[in-house]
Amino acid sequence: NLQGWFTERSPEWPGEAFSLKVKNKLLQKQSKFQNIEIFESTNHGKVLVLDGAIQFTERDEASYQEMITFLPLNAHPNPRKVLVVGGGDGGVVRELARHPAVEEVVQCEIDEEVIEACKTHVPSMGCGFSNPKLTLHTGDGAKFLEETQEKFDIIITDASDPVVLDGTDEGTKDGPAVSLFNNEYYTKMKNRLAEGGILCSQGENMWLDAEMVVTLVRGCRKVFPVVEYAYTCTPTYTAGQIGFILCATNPATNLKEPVREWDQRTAAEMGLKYYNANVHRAAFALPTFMLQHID
Ligand code: AAT
Repeated sequence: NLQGWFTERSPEWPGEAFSLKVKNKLLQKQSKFQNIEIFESTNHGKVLVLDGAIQFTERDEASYQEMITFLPLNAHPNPRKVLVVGGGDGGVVRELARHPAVEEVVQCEIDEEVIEACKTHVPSMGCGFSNPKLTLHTGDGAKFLEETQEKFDIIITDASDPVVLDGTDEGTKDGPAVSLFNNEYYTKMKNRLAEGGILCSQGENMWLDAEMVVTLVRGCRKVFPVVEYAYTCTPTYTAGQIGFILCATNPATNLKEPVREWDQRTAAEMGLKYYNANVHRAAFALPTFMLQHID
């Protein structure tokens, strides 16, 4: 009996479902772009759900937020200026405030109602928006990249998944994030990267959609000289893990080897829970079936 539980189900992951026990519903509304839901769970803290898909739980969000942020930043010798696309919960901009090299952060999130909801209901994430280095825009990230004249050392795309509309594998993709999962978007990012620039994008899940991952990686290889796929373990994301696509403009960049390391005391002082140099290196070690797909 799953009454009193939230269940994540989607044609994108047929034949499986994931449930969390609800303690208290905090918000449910339809924005211009998507359905927004926040609840407090019994064991995983607060949870944000967009169009039925879990975006974070407070219990394990560090495994995603720290990795999508520190993998690209620590592969770059001097990541001063950073663009975040998406990330409306505030988690990535919160992480960026911890990094000593970052001087300026620009963010473009499509849905201001996600930002407001997280600021109001989840201060542990929404606190990110009080980062004094942040300039916040609302709008489609792909469009922002076409229009801005600025260049960035790092571009992080913390996007939700494109939503599959019908029950078939070939189902049409839709939802606000569709503009962020294609080769044109990667070319737009390349045009806005400064010399030596690096990007890192939410890269879907190798168990659920290896084909999509491989298609994106192959597309990136046409645009960038260095492309890698990494992943992290986030128990409350579908299938328990999530990937990242990292690309570098400089052929000499080794994304797999951090250019700076923090000892345990420094990491604790910085408030890090998940990321460290060995986790950075390990994130790029891919299982055999993925290597066979990707190479
Ligand atoms: N920090 C982890 C949470 C997310 S949220 C992803 C954000 O991307 C949402 O706030 C959504 O509104 C925003 N977004 C979607 N499309 C666009 C767009 N075109 N331009 C700008 N922002 C956009 C990521 C969770 C990953 C889930 C994995 N299953």
